[in-house]
Amino acid sequence: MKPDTIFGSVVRRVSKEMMGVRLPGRGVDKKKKLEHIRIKLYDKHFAERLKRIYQNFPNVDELPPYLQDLLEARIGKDKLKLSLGRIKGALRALEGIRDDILFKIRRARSEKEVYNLRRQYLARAYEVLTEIADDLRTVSYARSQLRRVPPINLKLPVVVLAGFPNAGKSSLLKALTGSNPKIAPYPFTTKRLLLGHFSDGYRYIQVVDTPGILDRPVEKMKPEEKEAVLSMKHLADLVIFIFDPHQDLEAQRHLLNYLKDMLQKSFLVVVGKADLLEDPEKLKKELGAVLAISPLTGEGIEELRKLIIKEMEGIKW
Ligand SMILES: Nc1nc2c(ncn2[C@@H]2O[C@H](COP(=O)(O)OP(=O)(O)O)[C@@H](O)[C@H]2O)c(=O)[nH]1
Ligand SMILES: [Mg+2]
Repeated sequence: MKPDTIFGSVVRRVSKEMMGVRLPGRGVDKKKKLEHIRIKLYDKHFAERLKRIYQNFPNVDELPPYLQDLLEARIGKDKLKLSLGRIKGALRALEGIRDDILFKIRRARSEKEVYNLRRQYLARAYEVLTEIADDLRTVSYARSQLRRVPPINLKLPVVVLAGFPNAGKSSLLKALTGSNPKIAPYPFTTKRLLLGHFSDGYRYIQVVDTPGILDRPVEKMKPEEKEAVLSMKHLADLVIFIFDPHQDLEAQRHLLNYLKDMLQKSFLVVVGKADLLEDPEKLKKELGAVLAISPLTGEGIEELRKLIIKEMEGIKW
């Protein structure tokens, strides 16, 4: 929210509320009482707006590591905390101004003096708000980043799919979890995640496809893409790497090793498109894969589900 917006809406709101205020008496004493009420109303509404901004913001250090990393990458946790602190500080500054002006109003001798004190209050309040303009922007940006977080339940297992483009990741997601993956924003990039889940009856496993993230030759990654890969450290409990038998195997091995290094997670390596292979077993051995599967025909998918569940037993249950 912009300072001008806060300021304008508070001023309008107070004008409206003051229209309903009727006081007996006349002259400077009545004016003093009226302006006393008005300043208190200004202060109340400024405080409400600012409190809403920082009190509604979650405690940065208590967020899940994944979200802390997101805030660190996008804004900087320290910068964010500083901004939250400054908004709080602005609230105290406004209280100080309120008390100073109310004190002066009590001692004022003319209606004009009282009127000028009101203007003084508004000018100083406006200044306080403009001083935290950047902080308001920072906090509202942070909030918008947190809102973009995909609906992944971090308490339940998360399996992430990796492998070259066209290896069959999206097909595998569908084969494992059914036909309609949910599309969610990937908070570290402009890219999107595909989410699905399956269950063995009583345990629930989330499967995530990350188009454009875990499918790239390392050398071609931009820094923010590396960051996106790293963010998988907090998200993934298990990575399934799927080899495409018809693409450069050496380059795929290279990507696999890179991801293993980077993520330090359990991996299940599979060979995909088994329906197109004469001797899937041979390639499976050659690549050190645990299964040869075909997301298209369904071959090996049930076995893969079982392996995933077995892997999870050591990790999350
Ligand atoms: N024959 C065959 N084709 C497959 C298999 N899995 C995926 N494909 C095809 O490979 C292409 C790329 O698959 P996709 O799932 O989009 O790969 P992604 O880029 O890794 O998500 C599509 O044309 C799929 O139909 C498979 O098991 N067998
Ligand atoms: Mg895909």
